[in-house]
Amino acid sequence: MPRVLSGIQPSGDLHLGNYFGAVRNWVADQERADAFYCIVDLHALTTSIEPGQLRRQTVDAACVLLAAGLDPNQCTLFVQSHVPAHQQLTWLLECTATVGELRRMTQFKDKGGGQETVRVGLFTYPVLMAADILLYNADQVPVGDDQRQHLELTREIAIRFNNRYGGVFTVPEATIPKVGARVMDLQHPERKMSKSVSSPLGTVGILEAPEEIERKIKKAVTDTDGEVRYDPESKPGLANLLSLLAASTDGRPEQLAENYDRYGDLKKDVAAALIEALRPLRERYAELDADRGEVLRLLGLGAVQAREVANETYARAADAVGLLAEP
Ligand code: ATP
Ligand code: LTN
Repeated sequence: MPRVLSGIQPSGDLHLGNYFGAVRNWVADQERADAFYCIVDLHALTTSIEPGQLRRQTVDAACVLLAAGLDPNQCTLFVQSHVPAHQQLTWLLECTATVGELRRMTQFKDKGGGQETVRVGLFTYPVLMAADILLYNADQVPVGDDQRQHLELTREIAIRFNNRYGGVFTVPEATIPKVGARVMDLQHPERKMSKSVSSPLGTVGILEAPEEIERKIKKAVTDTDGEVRYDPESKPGLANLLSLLAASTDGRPEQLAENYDRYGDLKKDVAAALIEALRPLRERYAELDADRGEVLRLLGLGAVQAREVANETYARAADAVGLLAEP
C-alpha cells in the first residue's frame, strides 16, 4: 500500500477549492493507501491569527474533515503541533535547504515576500511542509495545483539530504486531480479561491447554506460574449463554473459546455450540483459539531499514531546528521 500524507491549514472556513482540490481526494485515498492527514496549525501562525480563533478553527477543521468522510479507522487524522518531531525535523531540513530556493517560492512572493516586516515563518514555511511530508515516508501527497512548487522543493531537499547522509527519506510525488485542482475566486477568476484573502462573494464555504451558494454562483463574474465554451485563458469566469460543474458531477468541462447556450442555465445547474454534492457533508457536520468532545478524542488517538511514525523517522534523520543519541 502506498503511504499518503497531506495537510490543511486551520486558517478559516474551508472552501470549494480545498474540497475539490484536496479533501475529496483524501477521502478516496484512505481506501487505497495508508493515509495520514494533518491539520497544520503551525503553518497557520505564519499569518496574523487570534489565539482563540486558531484553537477554534483547528477543531472546526477536524469536524469538516470528518464530515467530508475521513474515517479514523481508515486513516490517521491529527494536529501538527501535537507531534513535536515536525518542528525538530524542520531544523535539520533548514540546514539542508538554501535561501535562494526559498526566495523562488511563488507563494512567498505572492504573500508579501521581500518586505522587511514579513515573518521569518512565512519564508521558511515550505521547509516545515517538507518536514510534514518526509516524517511519514509519504510516497504520494494529494494537493491542489498551487502546491506543485512546494512539492518540488520537498523532493529536492529529500534527495540532497539522502545524497549527503544516506537514504533516510522517501522521495514523494504530488498527486494533483484532473478536475478541481485550481478553483478560482468567483469574483476575480484570475486568482485562486483562498481562505486568507477576504472575498466574501468570491469564496464559497463548503458548509454554506444552499441559498448562499445559489446567490454567489448567480453573481459570479463571467464575460459579455455570451458563448458557452471552456476556455480558461480568455473566459476564466465561465471556465471556472464549468470546472465546478465537472468536479461535482464527475464530468469533463469541455463536454459539459456543449449542453448550454445561456450562462443563466449553466449557473443554475452549477449551483444545484454543488448543493447536492455538499449536502451529506453539511448534515454530518451538524452531528459532529454537537459532539466536539468526541472529535477531540479522535484527534488524541491520531496524535499517538502519528507520533509513533514521526519519532522513528526523526531519530533516523538525527542520527544520520551526527546528533549524539541521549546516553
Ligand atoms: P490560504 O488561502 O490560507 O493560503 P488555502 O485556501 O490555500 O489557504 P490551504 O490550507 O493552504 O488552503 O490548502 C489546503 C489544500 O487545499 C491544499 O492541498 C491546496 O492545494 C488546496 N487548495 C487551496 N486552494 C485551492 C483552490 N483554490 N483550488 C484547488 N485547491 C486548492
Ligand atoms: N502548504 C500547504 C499546506 C500544507 C501541506 C503540508 C500540504 C502544509 N503541510 C503537507 C501537503 C502536505 C498549503 O498551503 N496549502
